[in-house]
Amino acid sequence: MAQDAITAVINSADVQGKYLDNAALEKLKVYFSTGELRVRAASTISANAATIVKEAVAKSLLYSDITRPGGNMYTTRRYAACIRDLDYYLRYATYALLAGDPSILDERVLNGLKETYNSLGVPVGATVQAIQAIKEVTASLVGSDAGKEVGVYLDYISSGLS
Ligand SMILES: CCC1=C(C)/C(=C/C2=NC(=C\c3[nH]c(/C=C4\NC(=O)[C@H](C)[C@H]4CC)c(C)c3CCC(=O)O)/C(CCC(=O)O)=C2C)NC1=O
Repeated sequence: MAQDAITAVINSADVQGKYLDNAALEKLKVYFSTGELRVRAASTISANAATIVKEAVAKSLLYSDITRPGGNMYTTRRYAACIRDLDYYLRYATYALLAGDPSILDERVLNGLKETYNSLGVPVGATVQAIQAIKEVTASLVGSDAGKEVGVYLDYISSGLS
């Protein structure tokens, strides 16, 4: 089950049959104190998601061999599949940002993804480059603090794919 920062510390305390210790309470304090930042960033991202993906693709993939005949993004169908995938990564990274926990990424995004990409010949290196470009474009929109936070989850997806 995907969890969030709160259920993560509660579950781990419950396993030990204990109240939350200071380290766990400290984690919650940080989570609550950054709550508004996370919600504001999520709102900006959702209002600009299509633009973020478009700019990231322009920065990382356009006019490369990938979009030319023989490349994995060549043909409208495959181009659209790629854009859709990037939109998934941004949307799920935004969920994880709100949750303060990456488990939703393991459960709903990364599970079986590498195998699917390998079997379809989708290039992982280029995908990671595009995700890194999403990270930069997003940070320039939401500011560096929130950008760093959402970057954690975009990096998590990148590592999970690599
Ligand atoms: C929410 C969770 C979720 C994810 C992550 C997901 C990914 C995903 N991407 C796919 C395909 C694909 N993914 C890409 C992506 C790319 N090709 C490139 O060269 C670029 C580097 C890159 C974009 C950055 C392409 C082109 C295909 C189609 C490949 C094909 O059918 O030949 C497929 C195969 C089925 C399909 O075409 O829809 C899946 C399952 N599906 C999901 O439900």
